[in-house]
This record gives sequence, structure tokens and C-alpha cells, in this order.
Amino acid sequence: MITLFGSGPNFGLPDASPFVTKAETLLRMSKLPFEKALMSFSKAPKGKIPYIDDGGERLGDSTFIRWHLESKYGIDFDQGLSTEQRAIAWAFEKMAEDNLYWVSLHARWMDDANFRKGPVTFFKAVPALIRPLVVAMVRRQVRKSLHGQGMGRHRPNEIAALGSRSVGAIADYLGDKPFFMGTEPTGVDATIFAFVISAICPLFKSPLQEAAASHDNLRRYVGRMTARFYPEFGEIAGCKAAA
Ligand SMILES: N[C@@H](CCC(=O)N[C@@H](CS)C(=O)NCC(=O)O)C(=O)O
Repeated sequence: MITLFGSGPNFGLPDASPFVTKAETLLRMSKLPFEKALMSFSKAPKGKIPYIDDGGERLGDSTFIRWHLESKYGIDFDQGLSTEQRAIAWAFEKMAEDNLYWVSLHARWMDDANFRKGPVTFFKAVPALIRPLVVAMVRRQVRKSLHGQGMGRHRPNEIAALGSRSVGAIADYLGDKPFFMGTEPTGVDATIFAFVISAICPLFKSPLQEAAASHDNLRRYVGRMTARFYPEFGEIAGCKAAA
């Protein structure tokens, strides 16, 4: 049995972390039996989520989890795609993970109002006396990561422009196709779905949220993906599952 470790459903999303949602969506696509459990960063092979335990073998990173599922269980999440389509899928996936993610992270952690509605809730289990110190320390670390990656060095209007360009490119490429690469879902849909719901989540107010929500085809796409892979949710990020 595979166990997927994440932070648990939160903010009306299957998981607070888009990388965990990506891994969970891939597992749901694979139809392999799996369970979800709460993570511990100290047990995560790379100190990040997601990670999985597959029969005693523990591995971290959503891309390596995907490759593990493909090689161990003979799955090709990109079945039916040409070499050119696979290249496009990879490029979009990495744009979402390595650029758009940081815009979302900035909106959630650096905006005070969003921070109080969202990330602050991660610290509920920390004793009240030391909680403010721990919250401030972790927020400082996130600020440092944003600065190190580079997104945190930009002005708010520049971050907004980058986020808007990324969700715009996703919406333009999706067009009126049912799924990102065509009529059936493929591996990249796990990533696009995860990062689009993270951006479109109405709990967090930001230019990114407005830009994402302004694309009707993205909202319908989220509804379609929800209906196919998360029917028990009915609605994710304010987008109703397609009938
Ligand atoms: N490349 C990794 C990225 C995972 C990642 O950044 N996860 C975040 C949560 S969304 C995390 O664990 N952050 C904790 C940290 O950076 O210390 C993947 O694809 O799984």
C-alpha cells in the first residue's frame, strides 16, 4: 500500500500544498490503492512535502514520485502524447512549479490579511506561549526563500504581472480543450490543476487570484477535473464540479 504524506485538506483545497495535490491527483489517475497521512518534515526524505512510503520505500518530490509510479507500476501518464507534446507538457509543468508557485506563496505568506486567514492556521498545535515566536521565525524563513529564489525581490506590480502572464499562458494553451493536452487527462493535468486551484482559491485575495478567476475556461477546467478526480468535493476553489 502506498501512503502519501501531506498537510491535509485546507482552504477548501484537497491539500494546502499544490505539490501534494499534484501527487494525489497522479495517484488518483493511476487508480492504485493509496492512503493519505499527515506529514512530518523531519521524516520527509527531502525535508519537503509531498513524500510517499511505498512498501517501506520512502521517497520525496512530486516529480520523483511520478517517475517512481511510472517505473514501478508500468504507468505512462503521458500515454498518447507525441514527443513534442511531452516537451510542452514538461515546460508548462515546470513553469507552474518553479515560477507560478512562488507568486502563490508570496500572496499567501507576505500579505498580512492572507497570512492570518491561511498559513497562520498551520501553527495551531504549537503551544500558545511560544506560537508567536515560531510563526514569526517560519515566516522569516519563507521570506528568505522568496528572496533567494528571486520572486521576493520584485515589486508587487511586477509579481502580479508575472503571475498574470503564467495563468494567462495556461488559459491560452488550454483554450477550449477539455483537458490540458486534449480530450483526455494526462500527467500534466495533475500539475496544472493543483497550481490553478492554488491560484484561484477565493480565500486568498491577490492580483493572482483575480487574474486566475477571470479565465472562464480555467474555472470550467477545475470543475471538470474535480468531477473526474475529486467527485466527493463537489466544488474546489469556488469552481463547481461539472455535471
Ligand atoms: N520540488 C518539490 C517541491 C515541494 C515543496 O516545495 N513543498 C513545500 C510545500 S508546498 C514544502 O514542503 N516547503 C517546506 C520547505 O520548503 O521547508 C516537489 O515537487 O515536491
